[in-house]
Amino acid sequence: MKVFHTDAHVLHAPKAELHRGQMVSPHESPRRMEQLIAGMERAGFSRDSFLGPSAHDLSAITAVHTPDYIEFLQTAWRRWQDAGYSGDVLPMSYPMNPRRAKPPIDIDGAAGFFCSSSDTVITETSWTALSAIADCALSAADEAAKGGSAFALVRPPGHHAGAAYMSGYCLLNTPAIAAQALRDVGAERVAILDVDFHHGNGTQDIFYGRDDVFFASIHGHPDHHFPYFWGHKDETGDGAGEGFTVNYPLAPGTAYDLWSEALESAMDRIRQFGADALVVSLGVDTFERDPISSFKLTTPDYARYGERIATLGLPTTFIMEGGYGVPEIGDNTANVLTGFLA
Ligand code: Q9C
Ligand code: ZN
Repeated sequence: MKVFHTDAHVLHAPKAELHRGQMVSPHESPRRMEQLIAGMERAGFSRDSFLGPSAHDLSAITAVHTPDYIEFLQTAWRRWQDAGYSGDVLPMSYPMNPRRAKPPIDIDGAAGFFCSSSDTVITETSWTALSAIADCALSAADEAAKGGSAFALVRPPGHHAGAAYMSGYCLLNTPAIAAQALRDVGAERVAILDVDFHHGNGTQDIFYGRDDVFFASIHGHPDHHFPYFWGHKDETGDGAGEGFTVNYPLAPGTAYDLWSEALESAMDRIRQFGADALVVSLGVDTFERDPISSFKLTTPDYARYGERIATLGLPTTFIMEGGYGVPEIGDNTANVLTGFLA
């Protein structure tokens, strides 16, 4: 399986994360990628075999995100400096009725207009990193368009970002960009399977009204976990998209027995949908020792479910999402791929 990766991820390195009332060192950091790569190497996916992405047009990104939001990502850090602020662009003020709100001129206000949670920041060089990771996701999707499967080993993650907002460490919705690219080169129906611990609210939001991209997410119940307001069972799509979203909110403490039942159900729905390509939002923060999550999956479980996903028999684009703090994130990620390839 081709693995697409870019060293440019280091250009998005938040200085700190506002977490539970404290500034802490970021859970989502370049160090994570070193842990991911080390685990991949232990499993025989050598770093030397990783491929750099090929450059894609910005239109592949604006097919999912609004031009205003992209311009915000590209210019926010400069505007923050020009306003005399320091540190990373850290949004704090949010419109409670975003549809009726207008973006203000002040960058502190504008940042809140394009964001939904203060765990996500923009640095001087974030855009360069983001553009390169979008290219990785698109390069992996190119492989799937040819009938193969590939993995975009990237950070920061993507599934919380919406068409016009960043959220939950995510700034560009890489799985949505990949899914839309697959549609645009001819896949009639694309399914997105989101196995990150957190609900993929951004991805859901982007495709909520559509019947050509199916979205399934298995996650910690929003009563207890970020993104808190989304991912309930009764969120099933809207208008033409009704019935094309399915959510499996699961209780804190869920282990593989119950988690895998949700996976089987999600896979049944993807089969019924008749997908001709699959995008997997591959977060491994379902791990028993993840510092910000509460599921109880173990390292061997990841290979088990990788093998199950392969039974769908679809060209598959895996995109790295969450998974934090412990060296096992690398082993768990590699295990999904190894199981898939078995
Ligand atoms: N105090 C992913 O795994 N934490 N994102 C916010 C609020 C957000 C995780 C906590 C965690 C987001 C892709
Ligand atoms: Zn997550």
